[in-house]
Amino acid sequence: MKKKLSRRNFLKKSTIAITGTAIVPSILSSGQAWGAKKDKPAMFCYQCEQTMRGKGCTKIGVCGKTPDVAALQDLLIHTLKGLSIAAVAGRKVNISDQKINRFTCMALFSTLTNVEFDPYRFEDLLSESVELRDSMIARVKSAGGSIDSTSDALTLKLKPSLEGLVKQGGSYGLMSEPDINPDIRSLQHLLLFGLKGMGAYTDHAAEHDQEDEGNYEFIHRGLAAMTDKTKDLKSLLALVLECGEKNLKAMELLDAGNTGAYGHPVPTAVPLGSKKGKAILVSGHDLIDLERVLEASKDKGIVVYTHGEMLPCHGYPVLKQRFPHFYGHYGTAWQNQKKEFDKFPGAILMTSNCIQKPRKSYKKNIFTTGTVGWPGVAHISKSNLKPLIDKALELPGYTKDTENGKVLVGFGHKAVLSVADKIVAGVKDKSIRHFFLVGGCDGVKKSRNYYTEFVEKTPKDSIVLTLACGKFKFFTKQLGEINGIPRLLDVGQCNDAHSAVQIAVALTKAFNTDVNGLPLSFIISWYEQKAVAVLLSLLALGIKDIRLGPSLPAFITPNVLDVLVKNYNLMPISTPDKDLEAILG
Ligand code: FSO
Ligand code: SF4
Repeated sequence: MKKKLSRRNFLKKSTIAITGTAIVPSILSSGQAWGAKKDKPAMFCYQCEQTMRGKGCTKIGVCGKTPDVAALQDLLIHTLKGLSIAAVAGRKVNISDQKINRFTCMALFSTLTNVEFDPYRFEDLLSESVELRDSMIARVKSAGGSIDSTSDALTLKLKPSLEGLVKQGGSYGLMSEPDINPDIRSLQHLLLFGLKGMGAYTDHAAEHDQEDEGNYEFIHRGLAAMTDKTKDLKSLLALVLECGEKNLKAMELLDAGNTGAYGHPVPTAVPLGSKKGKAILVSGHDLIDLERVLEASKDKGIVVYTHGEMLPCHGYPVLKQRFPHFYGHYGTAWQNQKKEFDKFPGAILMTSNCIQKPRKSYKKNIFTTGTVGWPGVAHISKSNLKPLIDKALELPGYTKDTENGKVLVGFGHKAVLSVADKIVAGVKDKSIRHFFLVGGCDGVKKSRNYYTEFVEKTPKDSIVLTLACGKFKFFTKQLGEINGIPRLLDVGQCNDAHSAVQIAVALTKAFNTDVNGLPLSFIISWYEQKAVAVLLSLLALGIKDIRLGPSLPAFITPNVLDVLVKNYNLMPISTPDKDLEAILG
């Protein structure tokens, strides 16, 4: 597709871009766009846990994704498969292109649940995807290589308008091959969603220049494999498990990036109240963006608060030492942001998922950066946060100090293993009976209260490790201590599943057993595709008896589930009482 000056490209020239509806009241100006038209391609998405009726979103996403954006995302995934086929061929003639590697991950990330809702953004990503594909094809040919695929992902030409792209995307939906074996499709989708999650972590790690050619090679091989009709159940299952294994490396790289830049997390009490002064709230997962905000806001009378998955950032000692105005935490998990942002008296930055449709009351106060976007919300460059700072200075901020208690964070693997001797002694003298990893995502469904109740009911001689936004179901609970060790240990964000694995590995050495021989149970809550990648990582490590909830993924067929049950004894959560009884006997 010929490069043109799309509206988003044009806006990128300034530091602030009002995306979607704010400037152009176009045919894409509402959730109705094409949605009401007869010739509109059918939407189908079932990639996250809150999918409509546990089956699939078909008219509009429960998350707010419009049919247009769904079609554009489907088309983007299809072009990424073409780009991946070309990248696989490139590696055979010793060409691996960093721009293509990074682009693939960033583009995958943009299709995750609650990340990018702006159709114009996908227009740009589509153009770039096809340009990169064609340039790689040309390089492979001039290096004497060949590409042995007949997939139309390799030759597809993009329609010249956004409306045309949406219609084109209708041919590449998740269910666009009706005759495919449902179990093959299920494994393809499990692989795709795992790759999306891995792509997101890889994108975050790449910001720290933490990259691994083997991981990029796998992402391209995995995406290309979805166009290969010769792939059977066995080879797809192998790719699914390889995705889990490679995702561990992706999380390890991100951990190395974060701890290399900001030090290993240390136990830190985080205030949940407020401090008098202008205020900025940072949400999402990107620590570098948080550092940028802290740098840009220092010495301006602005106090910086974290929201959602940013809470564990208070444990990173370098951030705390360098920025005295990095104060506390505000709010809970992503699904409560509308009412929480509504009451925040300052400017808000979303650095990644999970954004929700903003209320009018704070739409002018919220900004997006990087991969995340919402039509009508100002999208700012990572390198120029002035609009955010100006907005914070313009808004009232907090007029007084308030106390609201504190929560403890900072129990990454270094911190937990620094008390490994106490933990081992506690297990040996039976003052610690069991460890529970209660981690994963939060969400809207009432059935997620299982996790609150589960943690409340864990016996006093057990320790609860937690990570990701699911912790907001119980993060303020006072569970007490065992031998001076808090019973509730916040390991970090979802990607810090890597840290939890390090803790488990160290315990296996101390007790001379494998991970399934430890007094450790995994009680996982999933929501979006990063959680899928983390789950695959746990399976790739051979971890058995994982309890998964609040519901099982809609994209797993009974036969695929059967394989996971037989090999890993993966099981759904039941009730806290029954599950605790089954675990503890
Ligand atoms: Fe939560 Fe959202 Fe971190 Fe996810 S904020 S749900 S698994 O994006 O990534 O835990
Ligand atoms: Fe539905 Fe989830 Fe897809 Fe959004 S991401 S359209 S809620 S399945």
